Amino acid sequence: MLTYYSDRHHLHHGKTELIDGLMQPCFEMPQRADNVLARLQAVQLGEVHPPQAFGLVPVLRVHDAGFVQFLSSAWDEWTATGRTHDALPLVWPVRGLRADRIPHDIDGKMGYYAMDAGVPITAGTWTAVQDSADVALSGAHLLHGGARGAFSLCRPPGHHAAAAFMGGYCYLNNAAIAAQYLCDQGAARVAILDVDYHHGNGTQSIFYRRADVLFASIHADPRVEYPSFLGYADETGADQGEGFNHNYPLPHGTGWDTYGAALADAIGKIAAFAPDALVVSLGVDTFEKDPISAFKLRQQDYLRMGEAIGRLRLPSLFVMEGGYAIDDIGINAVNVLSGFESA
Ligand code: SP5
Ligand code: ZN
Repeated sequence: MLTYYSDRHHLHHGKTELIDGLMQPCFEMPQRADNVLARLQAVQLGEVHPPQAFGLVPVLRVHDAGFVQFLSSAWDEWTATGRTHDALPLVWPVRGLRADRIPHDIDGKMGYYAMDAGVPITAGTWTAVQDSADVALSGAHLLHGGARGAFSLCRPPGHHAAAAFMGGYCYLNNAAIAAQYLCDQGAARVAILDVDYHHGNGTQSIFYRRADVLFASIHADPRVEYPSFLGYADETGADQGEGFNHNYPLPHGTGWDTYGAALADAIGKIAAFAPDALVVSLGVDTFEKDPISAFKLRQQDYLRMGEAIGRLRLPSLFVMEGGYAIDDIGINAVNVLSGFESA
């Protein structure tokens, strides 16, 4: 399987995020992608290519133009105030505050365009974010050309980013941009399977009213886990999209028995949808040793996951999302790809 990867992900390296009531070193760090790349090369999964540059047109098919403009200028606006450390949001337009007025100052804009305080903006963030989208688009383009599978080793990840906000280490929604690109290249239907530990709130919201893109997500129950405000089973789609959104919220402590059953059900829904292509939001933060998560999948379970996806016999694009157990992220992510290829 061919992998797309840009070493410019190193340009995005936030110092701290707000977690557990403390400003702690960012769990989403460059070493994550480096370790996945090293594992790909160790098992000789296939060639690794740099992405092609697609520009902003396919990004703007998914994201709000004002939001993209904000991302592109946020660092310059932040440093123009005299600050040289990472930008983080501070205040949000929650219930009762006005979300119909966009503040003019960068502190106000950060809150307006962010969902949480897990999205530091640094000097190199915008470059890394654009390359991450290009990595996803390059994989989608390969699928359009007839490949059975491709791996987009995206960093930063994307699935918490919605049309007009960033959040949860995500800035642009790489998987959504790839899925929309496949639609724009002529796919009648595209399915997205999100196996990251956290609900893919951004991806769900982008396609919630559409019947041509099915979204299925297996994740920790939002009653007890981030992102806390989306991902319930009764979110089934709206308008034309009713019936094309499937959430599988699972309890803390979930192991392969429970997980595998949910995966089989999601895969059945995808098969019945008969898409032209599948995009997999591949997070491996479901791992038993993940430092911020509470599922119990083991290394070998990721082989089973890949095999189950492979048995769908669909052209499949794997887009890297979360996974914070640095020592195992390479083994776990690549096990999914190896399982897929062996199916
Ligand atoms: C792409 C992705 O996986 N983003 C995840 C963002 C999660 N951010 C907040 C996590 C809060 C976890 N709280 C766990 C407390 C146990 N120490
Ligand atoms: Zn996650």
